[in-house]
Amino acid sequence: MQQNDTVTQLKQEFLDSLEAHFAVSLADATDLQRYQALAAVVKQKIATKWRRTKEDYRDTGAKQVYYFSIEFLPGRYLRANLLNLGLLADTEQMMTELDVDFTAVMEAEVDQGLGNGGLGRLASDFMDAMPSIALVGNGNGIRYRYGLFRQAFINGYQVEYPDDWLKNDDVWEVRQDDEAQVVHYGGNVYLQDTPDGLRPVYDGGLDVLAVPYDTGMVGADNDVVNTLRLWSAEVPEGVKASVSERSVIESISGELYPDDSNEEGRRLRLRQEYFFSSAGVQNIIKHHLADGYSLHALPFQVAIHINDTHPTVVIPEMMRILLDEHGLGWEEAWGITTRTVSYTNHTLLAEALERWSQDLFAQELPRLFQLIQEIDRHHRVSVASEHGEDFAWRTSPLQDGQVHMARLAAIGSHAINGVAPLHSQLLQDKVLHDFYILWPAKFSNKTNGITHRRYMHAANESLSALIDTKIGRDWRKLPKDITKLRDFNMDEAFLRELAVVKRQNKQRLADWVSHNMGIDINVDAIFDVQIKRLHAYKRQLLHLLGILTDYLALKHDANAYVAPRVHIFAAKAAPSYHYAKQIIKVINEVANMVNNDPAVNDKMQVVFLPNYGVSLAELIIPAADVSEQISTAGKEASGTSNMKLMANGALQLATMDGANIDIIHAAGAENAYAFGMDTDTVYKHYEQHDYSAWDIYQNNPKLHRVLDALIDGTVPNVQEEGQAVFDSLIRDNDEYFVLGDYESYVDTQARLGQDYQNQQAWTRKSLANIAASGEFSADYTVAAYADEIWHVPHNLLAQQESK
Ligand code: NBX
Repeated sequence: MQQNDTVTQLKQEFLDSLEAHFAVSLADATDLQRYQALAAVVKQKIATKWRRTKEDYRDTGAKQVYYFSIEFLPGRYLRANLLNLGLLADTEQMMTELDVDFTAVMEAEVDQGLGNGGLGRLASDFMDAMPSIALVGNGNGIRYRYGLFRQAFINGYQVEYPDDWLKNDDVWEVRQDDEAQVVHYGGNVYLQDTPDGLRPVYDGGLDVLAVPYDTGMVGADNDVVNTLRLWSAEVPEGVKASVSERSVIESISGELYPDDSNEEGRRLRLRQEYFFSSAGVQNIIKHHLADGYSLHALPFQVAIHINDTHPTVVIPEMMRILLDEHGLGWEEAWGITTRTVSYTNHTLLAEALERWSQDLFAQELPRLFQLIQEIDRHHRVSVASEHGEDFAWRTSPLQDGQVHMARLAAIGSHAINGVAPLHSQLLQDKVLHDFYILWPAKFSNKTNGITHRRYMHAANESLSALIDTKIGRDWRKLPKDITKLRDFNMDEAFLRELAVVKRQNKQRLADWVSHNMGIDINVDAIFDVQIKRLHAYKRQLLHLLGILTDYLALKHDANAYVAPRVHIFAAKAAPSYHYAKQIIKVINEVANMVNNDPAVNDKMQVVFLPNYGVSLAELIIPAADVSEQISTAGKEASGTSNMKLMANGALQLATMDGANIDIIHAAGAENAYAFGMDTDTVYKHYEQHDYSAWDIYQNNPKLHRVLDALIDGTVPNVQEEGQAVFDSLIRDNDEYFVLGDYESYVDTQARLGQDYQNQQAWTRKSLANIAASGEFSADYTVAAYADEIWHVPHNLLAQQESK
């Protein structure tokens, strides 16, 4: 075999790097040292492209997109960077030649977990898609010292440990001291008459230095490397701070709030929101002016996108800079601001819509509060004449002593979008209906997408390679090309190969479970997967009731028909979300009971994998047969694990919610298992108050028995938690209609179990899902934002046409 030059060179660079950084030979190096040495080599390869990209953006005066997000959830970078650089296969070969366990090396990288769930991971998928379609886009966020907590189970209970992700330093980031910005909090503000008009005078308060750390976002198979800029809070140079002052300042980027769908309304959180918003906007305007542009050119040079409402303070912050620092008039400043900013909403849950107490807001950000009062006044005046006082009041940012962030975002931006068709429709019809009346043209849908590079090419190399053998490699650049796979759905040899790949991936996961949890799971069984944050509306409970149903059926009759399943859960619960933690305990105890009962073991097992995160997802998703997407219809904005799982050949067991609808439509209804109430039915129940969990409990003996199992000792060790679950379903009338969808769920599960017995037919359905997954690539999503909201170029279409 001809010696591959790239491999030879990589090997030399890797060994040199090991010696240069650690003064060790390969044989003596630890996995961590090997990882860091290899990452340093990769970083060097990124650096040249990164510098050139930055110079190119500056020289061409390209319009820049800034994606402001309080969370980014990149996971590990090494494998994804190697893939995008086109060096993954060569690196694998090098490691084989060196007899190094490459997986162990990659696993030495700590996941960067600076996000909770879907919202943060979406931001990171976009960071991968943007450079890959040659879009000039950067991320702007917070460099939390501690990311999302590390989860462990003790006695079935979730316990949280700090995520000290920086303990070995972060190889990828570059600190940029000369780009630091001062962010000001608190104190008093007076308006003073000056020859230039009213100007604020600040008295007291706190100055915080925002220091950026930049990481290169590597485009796939091109020379583009964009920037993710995360800000860290420090004491400004020359300021004498006491120990306690220092800790107040550093706490601003100290840790990520571990709450995903519930507004905390805490002071520190507001400080965090202002911190990266202000630092980001100041920095953008500074560069804009330094490059010689006028402030009026800002909307033509810059698009600022706010990922949910957490960065909404960019709107009053831009007004502050334009008015106070540059002396613009209100109308011109407002025009510039609104034409620059656009907003994505990610939630329909009322309790997740951000609101701040006006008192707290005014204490922390007094000048911004004044400006919001002014925005509020302008808004009322402009809408009251046509729509009446009541309407003006309902849509005002300031109401009932609170600052309503979604209203401020809707008023202060030129575009508002939801993340799946149903979600966008519900925003228009319900949650933001008044704003839709005011400005219908602002509204649009941008269905979420995923990066197939990380979730297929890297996480499921054998599937990707198998696909290549059938349709070539175009689909890797143009994901919709994967529909060509449909031509092979009668190719029995191919279906068998697909099944073999799935089985290997299941075995890989089974090995992990065996090694880490000491449970040997049956790889011939259906891997039935539910992986996402633990939340009542996502209804892990419905899945659990299904498990108990099978369990009781088997205990009653050992020959009862139950298709063998391994139920796989992974989920973190917000530490303050008591009920979610109780559900975790119950699932863990049911798992214990089932896994230790030889009478049912050949038919069912339940595993709850601890510490769900990006890397664990990459291991679970390729192994899944069934993807449980079972939220109450009308509650899940989109979902994105649904897309990752379909792309890896899992069949959806799903309610008609969020993007499930679109996935089922794309794959074909016959290739998915839809069940349950639709949104209209759900809304009708809420409006008519005609849902009775008690009646369902009384009238369904099977369900009755299952629910009783939670409180009569059948499930051991859950006295308190079983009762809590029971009470929430029965006494509190089951807010998320778990019982209402129960019958439909278990029937559908039974049908699915039957279907699985025909392996070939099943694999054909799996193929249909893989072949339909292309449209859910984030490349298309980001291209749609670029075309319709940001108005910046990209080369996705060019790639499509030139093929
Ligand atoms: O955003 C999620 C939605 O629940 C998903 O349906 C959707 O697919 C995803 C991406 O659009 N929302 C989400 O993850 N929210 C948060 O993580 C969150 C974090 C902090 C916070 C509120 C929500 N204060």
